[in-house]
Parts: sequence; structure tokens; C-alpha cells
Amino acid sequence: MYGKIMVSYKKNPDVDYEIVFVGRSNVGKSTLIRSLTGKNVAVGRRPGVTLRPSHLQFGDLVVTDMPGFGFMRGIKEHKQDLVKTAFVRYIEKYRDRIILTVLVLDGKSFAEVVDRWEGRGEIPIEVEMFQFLHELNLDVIVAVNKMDKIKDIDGVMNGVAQRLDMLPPWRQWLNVLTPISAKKKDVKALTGLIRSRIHNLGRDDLLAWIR
Ligand SMILES: Nc1nc2c(ncn2[C@@H]2O[C@H](COP(=O)(O)OP(=O)(O)OP(=O)(O)O)[C@@H](O)[C@H]2O)c(=O)[nH]1
Ligand SMILES: [Mg+2]
Repeated sequence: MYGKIMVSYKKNPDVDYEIVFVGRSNVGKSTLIRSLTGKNVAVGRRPGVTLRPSHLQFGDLVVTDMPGFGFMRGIKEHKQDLVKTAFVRYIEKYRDRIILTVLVLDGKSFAEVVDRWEGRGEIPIEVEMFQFLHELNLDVIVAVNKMDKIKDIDGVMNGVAQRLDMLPPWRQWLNVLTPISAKKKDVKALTGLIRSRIHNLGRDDLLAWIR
């Protein structure tokens, strides 16, 4: 129990509102959800292997941790496709109750990964997912994580913005783009953005889950 709020870890509950955390494997989705909620999600699963989302229920709201997409060593390409297909199906199925998606990126490696893919003439998977979420008219906040490792914050944030077709300077996009460090619990700007989205629903009672 969490005050009056029910917490469930596995079942996908029948609720009216959902916030979904998506992103490549290892970017820090589960760490982020833990620092936002104080609750643990996804215990002891191998990165990239589990196809099933994990859920935390807070009353009428469910917070979902999606399996990470993208290449992981030792995991067959076939499995990557399954993760991607499962992701697309999930988002389409629950589209109507999803009030917000948080795309988590690794600030340290994002630019390099995107440039490598584009150099091969391919669309980087996180760019593809970003576009897919927009095509469904979903609200997407891009949380650029692991900023504790970064010295040139403006440089990295501008690099991310530009690669997602958001014209730098990145500070023009503060409503949808924010640097964070999930590990250091430096997530205040993101917390503020999530709070304002929930506030706009007229459901301030649902704010209790955020630390
Ligand atoms: N330096 C630093 N490391 C972080 C941060 N957030 C997460 N990590 C580390 O990154 C690794 C992956 O974190 P997870 O939260 O498991 O990543 P994930 O996105 O849930 O990964 P999958 O479940 O495989 O999709 C762990 O070793 C974390 O400690 C951060 O803000 N800074
Ligand atoms: Mg995880």
C-alpha cells in the first residue's frame, strides 16, 4: 500500500490513465521509475530479454516500464523484432488511456548511436519510436538521462534536440525535453513536467505517487 494507493507489480490493471516509460535497453528506465516513485519495478530480469511490460498501479493511474529496445549483445535479431512488435502493439492497444510517454535516452551515447545508424542509412530505433509516438498523437517527454556523466550539458542537449528535429537551442523545448540523472535522483525538472500533465487532467489526487 502507498497511502490509499494500491501498488501492483505484474498485472496490467484496468485503469483510466497510463504513463509509459520507453527507451533503449540500459538507458535507465527502471532506475528512473524508482527515483520518481520510490518503488521498484522489474526485478531481476536480463536486459532486453523480457517482452512483458512491468506495471505500478497508483489508484486510477498505471505507470508502465516497457522492455528496452535496441541491440543487446547475445540477443538474436529475431528477439529484437519481437520487442519492437510487442512495443508497437502495446502502445496501440492502450493508446486511449495513455496520457503521457517518457522517452528515456542515454545522454552520453545517444548522439553517437544515432550517427552510427544514420551512417549506415538506417533510422535509429529511438528516432523511429519517437516518430511513432507522435504519429499516434501521444504526448512525449524526452528525458535525457545519465547527465551526471556529462560536463558540456548544453552541447549534449543541443545534440539530442537536433537529432530529434527540435531546432536548438534546446532550452526552447523545456516543456518536452529535459536533462536528468536518475541515479543521482536529479529528476526535479521531469517531475515538474509530469505533475503539470496530471494537473491538466484535473486529477491532482493522482499526484501522490510522485515523490
Ligand atoms: N551514471 C548513471 N548511471 C545510471 C543512471 N541511471 C541509470 N544508470 C545505470 O544504468 C544501468 C541501467 O539502468 P536500468 O534502470 O536497469 O536501465 P533500463 O533502461 O531499465 O534497462 P532495460 O530494463 O534493459 O531496458 C544501471 O547500471 C544503472 O545504475 C544515471 O542517471 N547515471
Ligand atoms: Mg529496466
